[in-house]
Amino acid sequence: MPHRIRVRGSTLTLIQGNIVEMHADAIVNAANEALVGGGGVDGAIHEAGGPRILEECRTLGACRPGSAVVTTAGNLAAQYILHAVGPAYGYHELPADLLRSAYQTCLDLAEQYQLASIAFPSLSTGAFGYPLNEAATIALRTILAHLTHPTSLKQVTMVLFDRTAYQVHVRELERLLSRPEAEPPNSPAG
Ligand code: AR6
Repeated sequence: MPHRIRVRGSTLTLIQGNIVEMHADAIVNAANEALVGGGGVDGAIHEAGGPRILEECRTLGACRPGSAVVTTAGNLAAQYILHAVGPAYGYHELPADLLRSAYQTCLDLAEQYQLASIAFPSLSTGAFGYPLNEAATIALRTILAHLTHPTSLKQVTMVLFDRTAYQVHVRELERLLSRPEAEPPNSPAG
């Protein structure tokens, strides 16, 4: 059962599932710096989306951690893939800043392209080893803070692959909403 909340004019949905099955204007890929494909979300997106996506990635070259680049979506039911590179935990310095920045870059690209819907996986929590609870806090805080400002996004979905990841995100979202005094780190002061 999806977990849904309204944030101003937008809906934030948490759902357990496979991101390649999502219908959204943009699907976010958990990519690597070299944009060469890999396992996990990256493998699933390239397998289901077809070779066009990797061909476009090759023309883009690389993407630094904490950022994201755009390609079309091949055979997937989306207009765009946003290839976001999260930090490799224990390898990159300031992993929390890089993870927040990876989500924020995708949200900023969504505004730039005037997208109405976007689907995120839980960046960095697979092969890149980011602890799930901490990653969930950063992802949800960044999305919630973004949705408190004017946005083209009507629907933001976080697609969690397994039951545990889904439950952690539901619990973390409820915790953040019950503590409105806890300002997200990227919200304006005052
Ligand atoms: N749909 C939704 N979530 C998924 C799916 C899927 N199909 N498959 C895995 N997950 P990961 P990372 C979850 O490893 O940690 C790749 O090789 C998974 O359970 O995909 O950012 C890239 O090429 C986990 O919670 O991404 C990079 O080299 C989360 O998605 C590197 O791994 C992210 O797991 C990126 O590592």
